[in-house]
Amino acid sequence: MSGTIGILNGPNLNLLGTREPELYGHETLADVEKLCRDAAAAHGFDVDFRQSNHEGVLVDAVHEMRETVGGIVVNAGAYTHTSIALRDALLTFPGPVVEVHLSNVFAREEFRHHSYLSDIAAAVIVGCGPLGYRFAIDLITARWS
Ligand code: CA2
Repeated sequence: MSGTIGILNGPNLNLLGTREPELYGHETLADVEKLCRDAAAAHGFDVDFRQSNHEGVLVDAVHEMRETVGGIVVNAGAYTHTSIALRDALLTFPGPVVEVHLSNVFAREEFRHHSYLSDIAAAVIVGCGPLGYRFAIDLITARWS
């Protein structure tokens, strides 16, 4: 497997740590990126860490990652619940995709219970906060490298 893991973050996750700490905690997206870099480095991997508020940019990132990374960790934010385009893009990715959510989406509004990504993901991790990203990286490196 490629020595790089792609980490994709969807809309509003750039605001992490600045609002709604009761839901998303106090850590910023920069903190999450560092956690991911450290977790991947512990297994000898690099990360390609991205965030976008735009659906098409995330689709383009998946296309690019088809050539450059061995696995993808995706927190698509609200696009999780709406985006067939992102689902279709991830279906073209040949490696494992692990879906992560900081919050326990199943303990929240009904519209967050459906994901367009869960049934095409190798694993889904919810409600673990930023640690979920580490668990996803550990899983990808343990099971597929
Ligand atoms: O729990 C998650 O990780 C979510 O993907 C977060 C999304 C939400 O739409 C999903 O249902 C579950 C929202 C991300 C918004 O992030 C913010 C962070 C801080 C302040 C405001 C928004």
